[in-house]
Amino acid sequence: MTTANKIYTVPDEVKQRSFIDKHAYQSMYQESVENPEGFWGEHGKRLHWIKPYSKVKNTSFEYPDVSIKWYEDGVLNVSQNCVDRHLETRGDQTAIIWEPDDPETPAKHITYKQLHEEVCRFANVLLANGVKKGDTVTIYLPMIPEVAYAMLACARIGAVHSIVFAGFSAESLAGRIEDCGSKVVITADEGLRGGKRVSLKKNVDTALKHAPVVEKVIIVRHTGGLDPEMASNPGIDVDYSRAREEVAPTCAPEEMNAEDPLFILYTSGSTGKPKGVLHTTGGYLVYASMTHQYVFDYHDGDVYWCTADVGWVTGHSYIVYGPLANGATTLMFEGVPSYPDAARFWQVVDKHDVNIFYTAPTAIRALMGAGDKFLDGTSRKSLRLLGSVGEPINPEAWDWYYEKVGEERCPIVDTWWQTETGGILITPLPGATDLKAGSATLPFFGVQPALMDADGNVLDGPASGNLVILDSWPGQMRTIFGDHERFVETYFSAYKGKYFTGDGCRRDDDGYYWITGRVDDVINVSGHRMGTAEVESALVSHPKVSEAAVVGYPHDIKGQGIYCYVTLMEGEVSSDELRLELRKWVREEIGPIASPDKIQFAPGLPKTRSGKIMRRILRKIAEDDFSNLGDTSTLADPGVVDDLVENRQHKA
Ligand code: 6R9
Repeated sequence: MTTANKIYTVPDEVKQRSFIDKHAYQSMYQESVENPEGFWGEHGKRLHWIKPYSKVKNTSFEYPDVSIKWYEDGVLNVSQNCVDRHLETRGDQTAIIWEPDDPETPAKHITYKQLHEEVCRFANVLLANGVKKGDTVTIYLPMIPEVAYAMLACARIGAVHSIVFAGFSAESLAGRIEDCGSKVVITADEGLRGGKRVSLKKNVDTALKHAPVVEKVIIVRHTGGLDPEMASNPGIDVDYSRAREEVAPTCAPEEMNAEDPLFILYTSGSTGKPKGVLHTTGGYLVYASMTHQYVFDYHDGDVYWCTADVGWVTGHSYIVYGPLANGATTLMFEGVPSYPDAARFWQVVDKHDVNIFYTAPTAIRALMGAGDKFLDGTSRKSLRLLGSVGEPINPEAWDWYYEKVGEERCPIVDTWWQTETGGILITPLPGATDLKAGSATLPFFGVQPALMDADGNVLDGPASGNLVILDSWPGQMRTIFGDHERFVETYFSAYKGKYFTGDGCRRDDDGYYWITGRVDDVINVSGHRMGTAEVESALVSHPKVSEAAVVGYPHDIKGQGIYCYVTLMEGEVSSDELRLELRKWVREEIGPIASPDKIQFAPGLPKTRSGKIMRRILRKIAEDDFSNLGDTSTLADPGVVDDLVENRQHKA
C-alpha cells in the first residue's frame, strides 16, 4: 500500500521537545520573508563574530547584474566558530565519531579539544607548505577524520578548499585542480570502501601529469598501502604524519570577511564541464548551522549521523560545517551500506546510539531490496528522527523507512536542496510540519519558492511547473569560480529576476511541494548528480566513437540509470567487448559513478534538420515507452527511430 495522500501529523513527543512548532513556523516564516533584514540580522547572531556586521542583506537577482552579499561588513572565522568557540563549554565532548569501513577496526571518538589541536596542526602544515589566505587547496581524501581537519584548517588560514569526491578518476581530479589553480593537493595513500582499496595517491600522481600547477602533495597515511617515505615525486610529496609532528599545536584563526570565499565545489550542469560553485563565509555558516539545528531538531547531547560523502555538498554542510558550528556530535562513516552486509547502517546506529539519521533514497531502496531480515537483529531504539536527501523519495521507500526503520516513531524530513543552495531550502520541520510520503513539504525560513509555466508566468495555487526561488537566502552560492557570467546565465536568465533551480515541481492543495526531478539534461544516479553532456564527451573522446547521446532512464535502486546511444566511426564494428571497453573508458574518464548501465550502438541518432539531437525521443526509448514518441516528422531521417526501437537495450 502506498500512502501518498495520507497525512502524518506531528506526534506529541516530537512537538514537546522540538524547537519549532506549527505556530512558531508560521510566524517566523512570515517574518523571514516580510522582513529579511530583521530576521537574518537576528539569526546571524548565532555565530561568533570577531567584528559584528552592520549590514545584513545586499542582494539582487536582477539580470544581468546579479549580486549576492550577506553580512558584508562582518568579520569571522569558520574554524573558530566550529571548534574554538566550543572549547570552554564542551572541550571533552565528542565532536566527531569516526566509524571505519571494517567493523572490526576500532571506532574513534575525537573530542572538541582534540579537534582543535588537529585542525591547528593541519593549518600549520599548510602554512609551512606555502598556502596563503585566498589560495585554493584541492582535497582528495576518503571519509577519514583528516578530511574534516583539512577543511577546517583551510578555513582557519583563509584558504579556499575544493574537495574532489574520492570516487572521481585522475582525469576528473586533474580538471578540477587546473580549473581552480590549486598549488597544494591533500590526499591519502589509499581509501577503503566496502573492503576494497582505492588508490588515491596513485590517481593524484596521474593527475599531476595534466596539472603542472601543483607544487605540493600532502599525503595522509591511512591504510599504509603506500609508503610515503618512498616519495614518487621528490620535492612535491609531503608525508603528513611527519609534517604534523614538526609544527605547533596552535594556530591563530585568520580574520575573514563574511563574503570571503570558504569553498569551491564542482557540480554538474546541463552543459559543458562541471562548474565550480563558490560559497562564502558568513551567510553560508549561518544558514548551514541554523538549518542543521531546526531541520534535524538537534539538541545538546544528540548523536547525529549523515551518511553522505564529504565530497558532496551534503557532507560539507551536514557532516562538517552545520553540526560542528552547533557543537554537535557528528558521525562520519568510512564505509558503504552493504558492507559487510545490509545490516551495517543499523548496527552502526545501535553501536553509537545514533538519534538522528540522514541518508539518501538510493540507499533506502537498496536496503529495502535486501530484505527486512537485516533489520531484525538490530534495535534502532535510539533513533528519533530520519532524513532523506539527494533525489525524490518514492512513497514505497518512504513507507519502508518510516514503518520498518523508524517503527512509525520517527518523523522523516525529506530535504530538498542543491549544491548551489548551500543548505536545505524545502523541508519539514519535525515539530511543525505534518508529513506526506514523498513530499519535501514547505519552505525553510526566508525561502520563497514559486512555480513557473513555459511562458514565464508565475503559477498560483495547486500547480505544476519549473521551480524557482524569488529572493536570496544567506547560504546561496555567490558565483561560479572564475566565470560570473556563466553563473548569471545558468541560474538567472531563464526567468529574469528569479533563481532557476533546474527542477520540476508540483504544489498541492495544502501548498506542499513535490519535487518531480530535473527538467534539464542533468541526471541523478544514486543521488549523484551528473550532466549527460559529461558522459557524452567522455564517450566521444574514445577513438572508435563518432557520436554519443546520453539520457537517464528509471532504475529501481539508483533512481536513474545511464543509457548511452553510441554511433561508431566508419568501419568500426559493434560488439559486447567494445561495450565493456567503453564502460571502462567512461569510468576512467570520470569515475565509477558515471559507469554506463546500457550502451546501445546506433547507426544514426534522431536529429532535427538543423542537426539537434532529439533527446525527447531517446528518453522515451530508454524508458521503454515507444508507444508515444511524439512528433517525429521534423526529423532529418525518421527511419533512424525504427532502428533505435528495434535495437533498444532491454531492462537487465
Ligand atoms: C543536496 C543535493 C541537487 C539535485 C536537485 C534535485 C535533487 C536533492 C532532493 C532532490 C527531490 C529531494 N534533489 N534533494 N529531489 N527531493 N529531497 O543533493 O545537491 O548534488 O547538487 O543535487 O538533487 O534534482 O536539483 P546536488
